[in-house]
Amino acid sequence: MKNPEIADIFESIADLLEILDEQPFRVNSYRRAARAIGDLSEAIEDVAAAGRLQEIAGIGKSTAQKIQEYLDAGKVALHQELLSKVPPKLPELLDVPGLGPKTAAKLWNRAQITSIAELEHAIENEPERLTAVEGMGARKVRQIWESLAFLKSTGGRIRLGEAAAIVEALIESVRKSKGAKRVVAAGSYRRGRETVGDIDLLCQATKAAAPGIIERFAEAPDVRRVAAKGDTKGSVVLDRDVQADLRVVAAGSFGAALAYFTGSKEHNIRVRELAVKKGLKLNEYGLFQGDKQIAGAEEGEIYEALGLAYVPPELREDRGEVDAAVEHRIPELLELGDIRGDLHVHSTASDGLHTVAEMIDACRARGYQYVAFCDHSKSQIQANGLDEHRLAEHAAAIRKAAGKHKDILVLAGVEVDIFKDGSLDFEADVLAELDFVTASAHSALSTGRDETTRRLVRAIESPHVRCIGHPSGRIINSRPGMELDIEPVARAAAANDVALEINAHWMRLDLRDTHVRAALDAGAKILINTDAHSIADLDNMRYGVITARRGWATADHVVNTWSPRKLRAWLADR
Ligand code: DGT
Ligand code: CA
Ligand code: CA
Ligand code: ZN
Repeated sequence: MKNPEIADIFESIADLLEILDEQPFRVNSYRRAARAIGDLSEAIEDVAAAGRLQEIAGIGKSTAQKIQEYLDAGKVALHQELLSKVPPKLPELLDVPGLGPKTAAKLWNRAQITSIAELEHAIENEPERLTAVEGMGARKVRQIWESLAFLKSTGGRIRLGEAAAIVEALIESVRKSKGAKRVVAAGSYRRGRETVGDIDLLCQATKAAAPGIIERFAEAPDVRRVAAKGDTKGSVVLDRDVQADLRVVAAGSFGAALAYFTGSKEHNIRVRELAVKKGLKLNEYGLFQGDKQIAGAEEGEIYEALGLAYVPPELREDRGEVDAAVEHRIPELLELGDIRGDLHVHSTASDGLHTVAEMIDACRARGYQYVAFCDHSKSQIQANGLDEHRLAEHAAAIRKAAGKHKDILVLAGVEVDIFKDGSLDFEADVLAELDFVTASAHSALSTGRDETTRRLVRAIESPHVRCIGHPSGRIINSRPGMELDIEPVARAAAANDVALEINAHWMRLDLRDTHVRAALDAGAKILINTDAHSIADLDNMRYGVITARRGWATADHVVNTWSPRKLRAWLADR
């Protein structure tokens, strides 16, 4: 599937056009195309082969031609031409979180900075070269410096949704090998961590079949090089330097190996200590009493033999789950199937790719019983936010569309911006007209802890707000967002009966797992929403659910597991 690489090229074309100060509409058309391709669930090469490129919302004649050009020639002439117009290392400046094309252009044109190394050197040794540039105060320079540090700290870990695409393709390819029985992912991926260092796969097969399976793994599509290859173990390096390990394990040890390689290491150590206390030995081959194996084919039988409740992978972080398992008080965690709707989706009214009608159909197709449209408010100019007049028209259009469906409750909502001081982008009387109000911060995200708390608490206490969207505003591996003091925010949410969102997009996962747990401890409710800007985005729900599970959430904690009747009663009760 060439979707990610083509999306990257279009994103890069948009960046380069912007650096070269080209027309905004050209820039935007490439950004739109990049997003459309990134969101596509089919392989773009298949869509091209079927001659359907221009049927994709966001792809026009010229972008369709460039997609074809890439599929034919492996590059796009416009992209090459634009690259030749800027210094070779200039684009890497855009990897610095918060440093966009406009700033990159300024750094280049006004301060002759053309690479990250030059930028670092200048900040350390001659900051006045930067502060002399118009619009580059000491504050901005300090922010860039902090971002550079943040960039180094991501340490090459990829985000859960990026790992998922790789894991699924690898599993599918290993499954086709002769003699492969169960093929599953272990490691941090299985635990649902927000970022993944390397990918750990396990395959159940006989010893005789193992070498052939490893051989085939080494030749999987997208493998760039083979780092190691043995009879039962292989390591490969994929694009973006992601490493994946495959281990082939016999049936009798599969559960023990799965438990061992799922980790976390800290969880494993705690469980092994319990085994030792019982006079048993636990390793990746099984649970042993002397030389006799007493469990190991299935993960569950190991926990059982140790007298423990089963611990779902998402809880295996040594955050109290082993004690809870000893006392048989592991909660019954929320599952994806419990989710009955999505209360934060966008439409073409602001910056979504699909219309209200298309999004409703997509939600119905997913079996949802309700959906809330929360398009952006007016201060989000770059996201085509709605002013009071357009909002009223939009709400009327949503209600008209809602009238056509008896089997799905369609809510007219808004995602109203929270300003720096905690006030909102719309007056209370405007919000009062809507069925549902989510409030989110999108700008001024580098406020300190106390200011952030005051800001969010004020938004929580405003009339009509029922949810705080992506509470910290972080973008994983890209921008840290607001420093969140979760306890006071969660207490205010609980007191005002406002839900805190887990934004299910794998770039956000905000609230994060530890914040979810703190929020639940404070008695706050959770909403898991995708913030979908396209139909494909709706499928990110699973990452939100996994994050909720990592926060020990049960279905009762999560508003969008409720029946439409209960949801309606909750909405009416403010
Ligand atoms: P990652 O890859 O950094 O996102 O995190 P993990 O948890 O996937 O860690 P990784 O890939 O180094 O190892 C996979 C699992 O193997 C890990 O979660 C637990 C297990 N493991 C690795 N090394 C050790 C060890 O020294 N002792 C124990 N008990 N388990 C280990
Ligand atoms: Ca790993
Ligand atoms: Ca590993
Ligand atoms: Zn949104």
